[in-house]
Amino acid sequence: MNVLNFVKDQMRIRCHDGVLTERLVQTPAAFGLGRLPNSVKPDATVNSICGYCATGCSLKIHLREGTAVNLSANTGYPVNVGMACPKGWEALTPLSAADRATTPYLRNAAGKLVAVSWSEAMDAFCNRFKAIQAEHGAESVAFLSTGQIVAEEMAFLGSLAKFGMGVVHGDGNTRQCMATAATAYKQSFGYDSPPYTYQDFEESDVLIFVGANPCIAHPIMWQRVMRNQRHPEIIVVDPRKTETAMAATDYLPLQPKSDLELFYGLAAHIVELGLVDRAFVDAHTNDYDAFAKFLGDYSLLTAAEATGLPIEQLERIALLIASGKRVSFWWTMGVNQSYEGTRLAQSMINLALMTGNIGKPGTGANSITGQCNAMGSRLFSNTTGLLGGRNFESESDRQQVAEILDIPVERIPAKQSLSYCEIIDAIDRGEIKGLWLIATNTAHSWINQKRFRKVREKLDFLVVQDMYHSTESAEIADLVLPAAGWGEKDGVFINSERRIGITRKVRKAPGEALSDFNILRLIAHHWGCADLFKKWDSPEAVFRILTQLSKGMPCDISGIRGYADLEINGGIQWPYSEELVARSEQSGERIAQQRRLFEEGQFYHADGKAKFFFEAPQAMPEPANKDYPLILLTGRGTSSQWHTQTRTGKSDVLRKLYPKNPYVEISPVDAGLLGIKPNTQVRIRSRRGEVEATAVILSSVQPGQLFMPMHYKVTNHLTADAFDPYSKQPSYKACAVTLLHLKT
Ligand SMILES: Nc1nc2c(c(=O)[nH]1)N[C@H]1C(S)=C(S)[C@@H](COP(=O)(O)OP(=O)(O)OC[C@H]3O[C@@H](n4cnc5c(=O)[nH]c(N)nc54)[C@H](O)[C@@H]3O)O[C@H]1N2
Ligand SMILES: Nc1nc2c(c(=O)[nH]1)N[C@H]1C(S)=C(S)[C@@H](COP(=O)(O)OP(=O)(O)OC[C@H]3O[C@@H](n4cnc5c(=O)[nH]c(N)nc54)[C@H](O)[C@@H]3O)O[C@H]1N2
Ligand code: SF4
Ligand SMILES: [Mo]
Repeated sequence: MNVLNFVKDQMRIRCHDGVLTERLVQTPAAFGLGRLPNSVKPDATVNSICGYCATGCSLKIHLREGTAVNLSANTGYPVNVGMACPKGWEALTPLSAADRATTPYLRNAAGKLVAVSWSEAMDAFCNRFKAIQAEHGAESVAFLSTGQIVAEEMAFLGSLAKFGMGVVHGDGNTRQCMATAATAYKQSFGYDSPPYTYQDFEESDVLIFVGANPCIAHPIMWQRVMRNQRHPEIIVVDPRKTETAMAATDYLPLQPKSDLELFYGLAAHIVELGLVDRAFVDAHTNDYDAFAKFLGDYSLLTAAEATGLPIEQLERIALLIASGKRVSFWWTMGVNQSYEGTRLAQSMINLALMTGNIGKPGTGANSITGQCNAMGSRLFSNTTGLLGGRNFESESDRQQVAEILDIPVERIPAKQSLSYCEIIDAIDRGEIKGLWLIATNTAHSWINQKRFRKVREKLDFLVVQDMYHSTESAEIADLVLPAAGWGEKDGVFINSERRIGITRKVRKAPGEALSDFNILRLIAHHWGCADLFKKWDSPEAVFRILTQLSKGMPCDISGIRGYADLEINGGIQWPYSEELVARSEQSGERIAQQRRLFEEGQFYHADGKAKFFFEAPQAMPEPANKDYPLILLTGRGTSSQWHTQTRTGKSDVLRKLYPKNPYVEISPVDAGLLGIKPNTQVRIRSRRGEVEATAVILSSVQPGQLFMPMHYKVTNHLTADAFDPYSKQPSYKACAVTLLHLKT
């Protein structure tokens, strides 16, 4: 079958002459792209989960003549109860941007990206990758995926690449984001299992936010905190006095990367005071005694010295944690993006365990996820873990997956994938020659861009599959595959509290752009492995396969029978097994809409117990020195900017809400010493590069530190590629820099 006929066939479109003509290409409706799900009426309102952050707000999308014209926040959804942030309100706008990729582009002999047909694109994709594999081995082609496409597409991508194309190495941008939390949970609890439900924001007495700025990064979660009627203590641990810190009842402006010393000092003090919940520890954990012994080297004094915080403040916090009230820990990138992030996350897990603050309302050691489907990628992307939270190296896990998918077990690699940074290293060594990026903008977001740009030169073929042809990654690609975006396809996202929600097609993708799902089907067909994926013929069919893959795993969602269940229930948190549903149907008792894990004190290790992990704090990889006297922190700038700005940069409304040009925040003390005036241009230099930005003088930044948002491409020209040894997550948050001459 020729490719275009295949597209027609897959899209079930009718065409008189059997060949997809130019005329039809110019009529996207003929591509099937204009079709909305059968259930959607032309003038209707459709509920759909937002495609930006992991809060997972439900938006009501209003359609006229079958296309989305406006949206409002869903008042009936348990996550956002009628609220949305600026990105959500403006979610439809980036779909109409002028730089949408509406056709594939292939780099020609003259080095220019030129528009080509899908047929030519598929030839190039398959011929080039197959040739690379033939010459350098199957492992010489890799992919980097995302936390921002629907779970059905993630699973399809990981399965097509690994089971269909013989690819062994594939990782996701979630490595930059959630790998630390996932590793910490796996080690401590026996499975990657954030335990909380958002109701915990409202039911906690003491909320401790560590390296998290929810006012900016998760504004609707923060609204849930604001609904808390228990007059909670809100403690913020961040070197920078963020918007969240300003709203706290107590703020701990610690020195960057001194968090581990802080939490060990607090834990040591709680032990010393005899305030450990021994009953909980003895019944539900292992290795506490070794941890208590380790804590012998720590105290409030060591914590005060390392963090620069007053001992009285630390004493108060230690007492609050041990007080027996409902205490919850919430962390995000200030923890995960660290060279010792895994142990740091576990230092909070340890505190929750030793004070029995887990499995009860308003408690928990809670990692907040970042992207709309970060949790989906952790379970179903088939990248560094086998589908459903399994292990590639386990023969029985491979056997199970082969049986469920009805594929030969030999198709499943028996080897663990390299992680993102190891894939980059393997390209550098000349072992990986072909790379496929899907819904991630590596050429902006990856750490140390100077190195990445050099490494890219060693690739023989780079494919970028994106909504826009103008991203930093698309610009340096050999082949660009035009993808439909959020709102242009169906599927599910899993939010931060493990809630599976449905996102809907409410617009047609422009031109010849196809959903990632259909791009994958096209590739499977052209590669010659479509037979393996016969049953994967619609997002909902794949969703049902995912429910089968989850069966018997901690993330069991075998009780969800289809998309309709998700719609009716206001999303569904995992676990949701067939057994749970059967019990509820028998008893007539509804399954609660807010469910947390570990209520019975049973964890996922074989003996049902959680485990204490600890390790002595390490020195910062790149401390300040005479030549580079300042520590550069990076992170989110405003609630209106999303990552590399490919989407939020397209909205006039959002653009009014943040500075156009890169800026650096500097303390009034350093600005005074260096003679820097507000809003003047400065140069910032690290060992990797030198960039220009506007100086913004703010007392929220401590002397000796700078802050730059990640949304401007200059930022990662400065960052240093250090990684956590367990999670391999990049330590984006701190590197040494100097400020250079001012332009007049
Ligand atoms: N508006 C908006 N919202 C977003 C995103 C976005 O791009 N824009 N991205 C989403 C994604 S994918 C993610 S992962 C989340 C990220 O959400 P957050 O992690 O909340 O955001 P960041 O600003 O990256 O980092 C949080 C804080 O860590 C602090 N920090 C730096 N170093 C340290 C340290 O050593 N110790 C401590 N305790 N803190 C430190 C920084 O000063 C910063 O304030 O946001 C999600 N939401
Ligand atoms: N210095 C510094 N760097 C950081 C961070 C930091 O705090 N500091 N944070 C890190 C973190 S936590 C994260 S999560 C990463 C994010 O880094 P990236 O994932 O690289 O950032 P995005 O801009 O979200 O890139 C997503 C890309 O997918 C495209 N896209 C959107 N929807 C679709 C779709 O449905 N299909 C396809 N095919 N494409 C689509 C978008 O146009 C965009 O180009 O950045 C990391 N980088
Ligand atoms: S908080 Fe997150 S999920 Fe909610 S509207 Fe904003 S970006 Fe979307
Ligand atoms: Mo992230």
